Amino acid sequence: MSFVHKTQCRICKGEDLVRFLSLGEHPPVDNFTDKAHIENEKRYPLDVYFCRQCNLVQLLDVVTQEELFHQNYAYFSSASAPLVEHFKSYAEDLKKDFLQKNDLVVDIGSNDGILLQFLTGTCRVLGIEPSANVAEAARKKGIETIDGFFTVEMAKNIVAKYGKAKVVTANNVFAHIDDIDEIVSAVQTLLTDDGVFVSESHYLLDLISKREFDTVYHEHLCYYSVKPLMYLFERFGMEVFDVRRVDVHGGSIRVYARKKSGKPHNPSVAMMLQLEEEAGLHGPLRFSGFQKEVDAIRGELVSLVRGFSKEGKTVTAYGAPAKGNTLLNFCGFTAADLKYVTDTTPQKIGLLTPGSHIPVVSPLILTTETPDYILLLAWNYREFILKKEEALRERGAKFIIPIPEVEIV
Ligand code: DWN
Repeated sequence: MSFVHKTQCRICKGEDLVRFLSLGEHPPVDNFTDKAHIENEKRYPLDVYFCRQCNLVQLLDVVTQEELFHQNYAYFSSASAPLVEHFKSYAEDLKKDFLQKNDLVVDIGSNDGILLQFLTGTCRVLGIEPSANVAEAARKKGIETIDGFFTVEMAKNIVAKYGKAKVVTANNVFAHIDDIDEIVSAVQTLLTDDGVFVSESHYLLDLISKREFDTVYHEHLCYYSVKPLMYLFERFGMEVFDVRRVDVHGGSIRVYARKKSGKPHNPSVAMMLQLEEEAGLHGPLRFSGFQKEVDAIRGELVSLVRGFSKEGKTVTAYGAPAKGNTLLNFCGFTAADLKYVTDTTPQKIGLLTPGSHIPVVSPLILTTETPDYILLLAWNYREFILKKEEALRERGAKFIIPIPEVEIV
């Protein structure tokens, strides 16, 4: 178990990097644990940097991908119903925009086949997933899935066996990879000449404007905006030709890239660049006050949660997302503060949250128990969850929403 501290920007290799956020030392957020393994839990620095040359926001402390995306990875995308809906409509977009019958679609980091399952009827699909347990879940849905991390070598083998891909997707993956050059080269190897690479990642503008500091964790090495991505693809003779904002994971961007074609770009590219310029994302100043904003959220949450506990109220948490573990550890919460956290992911139930060691239990407990306050860690599904838990709220439970500002509903 280890990490390496880099000194160069991941995209432009520049060394003019400004640290603007420090969250302390954290364990990998998807490494749910149990009593037998707590003592050998590792923590690593969680600091965020801005590159003055290409403006990429990124982590420089890199935990090995084998430690993060291991054989018992706890994140199954399909555990969140709203996310299944999102990928269903994403698949419709791909079919409408690019795909013909029998085209090959390859999804890098395909998780449990949440996107590909909606394309099997139209196209040939192939998943690539390094976590064996998650890949198995995809195969159970009939999605052919290759174990392992995507490389140029793997791309060549895929081309030899299946031919070239019309569409390659990378959803909440393209921001997770340290050697991005390897991935872009591998995508180029895999794509047909008129093929399209579509990546969807959490969007820096949403992170900063809505103070979504908890989306910072070691799996997320990059926090993309359009400008550095254009710089990256340009280096490989590719072009960003369309960008769409999508309402998942607190706000994301879906970026479309292709081999240079001479064809016009969608006006969305220039519009998003302008938006970022106006929001100050292309300079260090906008980031200079972020630590203070994040520290203030922590202060509010800690005094709220511990104040309720002092009054003898029961406080629990809802959803055990990866980001929830950044928030819990940054606030220093433990089971003394939050009695348990409920989660719909079977593989998380019965384990303890990494670092804070709070028991993860089935949501069924909420049919018999009514906590006084419930910290909504899965705040990105706020509307869906508040609606789903109407009966619980009528019984008197109040939800504490931490992001974008602390509120009780
Ligand atoms: O990059 C990544 C992001 C994009 O997705 C991955 N590394 C891991 C994952 O991050 P996350 O765990 O923050 O994702 P979610 O989808 O926000 O996680 C939601 C969690 O909440 C899941 O564990 C499921 C759970 N949940 C629940 O208990 N009740 C979700 C819903 C909708 C619910 O009603």
